[in-house]
Parts: sequence; structure tokens; C-alpha cells
Amino acid sequence: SLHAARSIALIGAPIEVGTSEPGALMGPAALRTAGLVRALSELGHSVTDRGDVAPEGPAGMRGLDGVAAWTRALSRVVEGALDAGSLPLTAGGDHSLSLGSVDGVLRHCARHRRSVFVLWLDAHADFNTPATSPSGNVHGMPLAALCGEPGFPRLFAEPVPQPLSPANVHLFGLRSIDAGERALVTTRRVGITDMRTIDEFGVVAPLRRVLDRVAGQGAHLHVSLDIDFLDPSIAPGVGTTVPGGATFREAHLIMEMLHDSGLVQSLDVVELNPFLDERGRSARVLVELVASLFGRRILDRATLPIEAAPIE
Ligand code: EXY
Ligand code: MN
Ligand code: MN
Ligand code: MN
Repeated sequence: SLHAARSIALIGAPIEVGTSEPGALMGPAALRTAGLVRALSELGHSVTDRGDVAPEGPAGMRGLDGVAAWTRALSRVVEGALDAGSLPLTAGGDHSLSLGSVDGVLRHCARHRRSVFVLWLDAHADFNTPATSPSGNVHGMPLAALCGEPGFPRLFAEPVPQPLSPANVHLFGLRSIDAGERALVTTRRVGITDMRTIDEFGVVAPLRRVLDRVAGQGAHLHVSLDIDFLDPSIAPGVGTTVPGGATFREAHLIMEMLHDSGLVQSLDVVELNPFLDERGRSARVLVELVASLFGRRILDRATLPIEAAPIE
């Protein structure tokens, strides 16, 4: 769990072929420039920056074949990090990188007979197939592919030993979905906490329910944090902004609850586009949030004087 000092493998994934807006390939560099390694090291974790992964195949190729070259390479590196007992932190780059990171997690967990749960913090469902996608951009499709929907030939090196179960996927922060993927997530019974639910109940109760389920299953929790989950007013540096996102405090609270759960075993931080950012503001917000996920606290609640202790 993240409570103890962890060995963290920072894996750069400068991929942008999954989207039509150039710039996400500069995401890993911007996160490093914003001090991601130092922030985690200062919390006592030992961070190894593994550099940027190179795609297996001609770089720059677009579409599914282009993404497949990244997927194979990323899957290998993430699986290797988990095998070595490290926590893989894959920094993007567009959301199609999760095809590789989650594939690596699935392969590792299959060998350890452990189920995998994916918490998808995102304004979007990312559950399109090539047939349902309005844009053809692969970054809007990773969950459909990972859950075994048809239409993704040659994407994974060889069939993944245990596909991701849609019942073990939870979309959190959803506020933009296309007709085709809405039909899919409904029939596949994907877990959803959309922004309407968050407006009505806040983030705590819905997230608490998800974490209790993960803990009950003893599952490996993979968190995929898409920066467009945040409100564009705090994170403008992304190509697919949708108004009405999570506030800075809601996002921090989610990260702190994830830390306190001790359940997170792998992480993606995706879709940062420094070309659309304002003086690195979005990169810095992401580093802040990741630091909260890995244990940064203003006050250690356990040592608070009684009168300031949290109300039970
Ligand atoms: N649903 C739209 C599409 O499939 O094209 C927009 C997807 C945006 C995907 C970003 C990564 O979250
Ligand atoms: Mn802790
Ligand atoms: Mn996404
Ligand atoms: Mn998104």
C-alpha cells in the first residue's frame, strides 16, 4: 500500500497518436519539469525515472496500428515494474496509453491470480469502438478495447489471459458521453459516478462504496487519472475540456481517500497538453494531486490534538 514508502517507477509515455490535437507528447516532460520526481521523493518514496518508452514499430503511425506499437512496449514495461515490486506511474501522453498500462497490469495480475479493478477519473467514458466513435480518435476507446469489445484487431501482443471485466470498471466524473458508448456501458453494466451524482452526494459516499468493493475483492486497484476530469478553470492544458468538472478540493479529497485506502497499485496520469496549458499551471496541479495520492498531507490527522480531531 502507499502508506509505507514505495518504490515508484515513473514511465514516460509521450504518445499523442490517439488524439487529433498535437501536444500531449510533451506531457511527460512537463510533469518532470513541474517537479513530479522531487514531490514523490520528498514524501519518502524511492522514485526511479525509467525515461520515455519507445513504441515497438514505426513511430508517428496513426490509428490502431500506431497505438498498437505503443501498447506492446508499455505493457512490457508496466508488467516488468510490477514484477519487480514497484508501483508503475505511467505519465502521458494521451489516454490510449492505458491500453498498454492496463494490459501490463492484467498480465501481471493473471499470474498472481488477482482480480483487477480500474477507477477511471475522466469527463469521458472512453468506451467507444471504431464503429461507434464520432472522431476515430483511439483515446476515446481504451476501455472498450480492454473490456474485450470487438473491433480492435492486432491491438494487444497476444490475447490477454484475463480480460478486464466491465463490472470492475468504475467511471468517476463522467459528464460527456456519445450515444454508442452510452449504450455499451449500460448493457455491460460498467460502474458510473457521473457529475450529477457528485453534485447530489459529493465525492465521499460514491468513492467510499467503490473502495469498499475493491477492498472486499482484494483486487489490484489501477487508477487512470485523465486531467480533463478536473474543471477546465483549474486545468486548461488539455485538448478535450468539458465544463463542470471536479474542483481542486474535490480532486484533492479523492486523492487523499485513495491514499488512505492503501489500495492503489498502479497509476496513469494522462492527457496533459502543455501546448494548451498556461505557464505550466495544469502540470503543477497534476503534480500536487499525485503528491496527495502518495501521502502528502497538511496535517497528519493521527497527531491532531483531540479538539481538532475529525468528527466521527
Ligand atoms: N467521446 C469522444 C470521442 O470518442 O471522440 C471524446 C473522447 C475524449 C477522450 C479523452 C481521453 O478522454
Ligand atoms: Mn500514509
Ligand atoms: Mn480519457
Ligand atoms: Mn477525458
